[in-house]
Amino acid sequence: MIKRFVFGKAFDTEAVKDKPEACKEKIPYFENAETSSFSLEMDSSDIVYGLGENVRGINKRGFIYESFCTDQPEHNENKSSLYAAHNFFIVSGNKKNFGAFFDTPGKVTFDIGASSYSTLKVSIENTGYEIYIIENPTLELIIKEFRNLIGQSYIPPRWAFGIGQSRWGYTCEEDIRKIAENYRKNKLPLDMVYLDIDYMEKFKDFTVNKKSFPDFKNFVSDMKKNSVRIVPIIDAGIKMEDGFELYEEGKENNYFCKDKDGNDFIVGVWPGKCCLPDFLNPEAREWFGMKYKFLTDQGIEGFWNDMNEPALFYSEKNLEKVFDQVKEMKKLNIGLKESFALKDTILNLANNTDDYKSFYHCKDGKKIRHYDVHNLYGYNMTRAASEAFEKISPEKRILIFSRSSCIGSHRYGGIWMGDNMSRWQHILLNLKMLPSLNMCGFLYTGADLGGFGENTTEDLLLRWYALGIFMPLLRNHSALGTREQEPFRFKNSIEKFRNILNLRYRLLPYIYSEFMKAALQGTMYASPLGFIWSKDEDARRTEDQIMIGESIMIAPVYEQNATGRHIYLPEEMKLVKFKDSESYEEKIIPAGHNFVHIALDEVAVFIRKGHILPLADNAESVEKIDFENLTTISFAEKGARYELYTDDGECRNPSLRENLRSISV
Ligand code: MIG
Repeated sequence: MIKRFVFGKAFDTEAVKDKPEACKEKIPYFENAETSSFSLEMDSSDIVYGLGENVRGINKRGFIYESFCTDQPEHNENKSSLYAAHNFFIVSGNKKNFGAFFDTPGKVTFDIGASSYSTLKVSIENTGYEIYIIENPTLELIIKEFRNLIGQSYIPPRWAFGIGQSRWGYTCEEDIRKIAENYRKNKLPLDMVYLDIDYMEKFKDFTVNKKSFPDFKNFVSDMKKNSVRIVPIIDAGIKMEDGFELYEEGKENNYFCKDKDGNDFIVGVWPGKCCLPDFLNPEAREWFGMKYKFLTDQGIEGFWNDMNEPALFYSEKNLEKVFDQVKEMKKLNIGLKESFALKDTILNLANNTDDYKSFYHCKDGKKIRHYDVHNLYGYNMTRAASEAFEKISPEKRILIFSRSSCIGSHRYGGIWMGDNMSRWQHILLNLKMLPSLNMCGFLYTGADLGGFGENTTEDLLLRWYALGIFMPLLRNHSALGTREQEPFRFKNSIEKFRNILNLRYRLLPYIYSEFMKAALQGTMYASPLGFIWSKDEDARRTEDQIMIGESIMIAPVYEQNATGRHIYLPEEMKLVKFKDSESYEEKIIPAGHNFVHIALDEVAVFIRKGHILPLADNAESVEKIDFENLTTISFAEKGARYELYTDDGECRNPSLRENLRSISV
């Protein structure tokens, strides 16, 4: 059951389209002693699930999280906010079992037992907001009801479940052709190569650098003949440049965010001075969205949206202040205090709160301060693209995913987990993020495999893939200047990489089926064990194993040089170790605590009793997968049935019922 509580006059985030009648009674569970602050006492059995894209555990207890979308390249344990605002959590314990969604576009702080271990306190900065409380006997039903409330999750085309290769630093056609060639030559499957900012002309959106891509359309079509899609990046900031059509149009029509005096607000991002499209204005949204047509007309079928928190390197206004301050400092004898002050001034230039407070959106003729609706920016950039795609491509789904997001944007696109680093602990971080994101409606998601920042190693990449092949969005991506980390760079291990990447395509009928069922039914694609074994205390407290769909549990190795790991089984399961495409090892493992050996070149999955894992043959791309002739591995002495989902992989309104096919053993 869902109850909606309205406080003050809220800015409509449009996270919920069909709002239930507001409740007049007092909000349950929470004490609302101070204005815009809600607290509740947790008992020791309570687990707090949710909050989507954040650091730390599946159980969010013991830290203060903040919803304020931030360009945060350090995904460390001390970071309260990443790129998203996912204000939904579930409190689940012996005495309570409910979900809470705080629907507000501004900053929210979730103190989940940090200040006091037993107190959960939510503080909302805006004075108008809405809260939804969802009560149901099971976690699965809470999720279903919440997801039904916020609407169906985005579904990408099926080819987007293939493997993607990306790197900030591929600059020209030749670079990309070589990447694809190397994949094919080494018999590594591949479906996408990404273009980062380097493909544009001076980092200008909706341009292609003619020198490095002399015949872009032809290049895109050539690549597609080889079953490789090109997926370009689009940034939020638009370069201020006289004569640049996009800029001129935006300026002319008042499509940019304004300062307090009504002038276009100027910020620094990649291209230097930029203006920010006002994505809250429906006309500006439509205008920006239709610009993607420049690329779809050249055969592009997928995009990623970046820097849309929005990330600001500086504002023109603040930069001036810094120059003045520096000039003043020239007169001083700079000691400890002054040198720290100088450093702080420069560091505070980027993503500065004052800047977010000094520009405005315009909606229905009203001026809205950006800071108060900050978390809607990336959301509405994704929406701009997605709504335009329905017009540009009414029949076929287009791939779109974003860096910044907010509940609501899960209907319009996927997200990637942002700038992680080549660190072992980030495998685990990304594993934990996956189910938390699913709870909030984000299903098409994945991490930069191998790590974005810093230098990867062969073993780290292999172990990361062993998790990544289960993520809907599977992409190897790295930053400019870091070690090259395409699998074929590791000459001595190509076969190991080939086996693991092939396994993704063999699993794809299962992964696609489970994804589609989750999207169309509002359920979890990746679940914490506690969602299924909610009475089993060890299962509830397991933070490093998850269920992928109904049939399998995964438990990736995330420690360097480990030969295996501890695994908890809530019930007897069948361990299947995949090494190469011809053979696998299987073994029944008893319920309880076990140590399982998993070598660097193996992927282990655990099949649940009474379940089936369907498998396809190897294929070099998604298009070449034979979805008709599947083999199965099952753990079903008494027989079992699996509902396989197949469709044409591109239709816009897929129907669950019409596309299910039973497999029995
Ligand atoms: O400030 O476009 O998260 O994936 O490679 C960095 C360059 C801007 C951040 C994205 C990353 C991308 C990078 N971008």
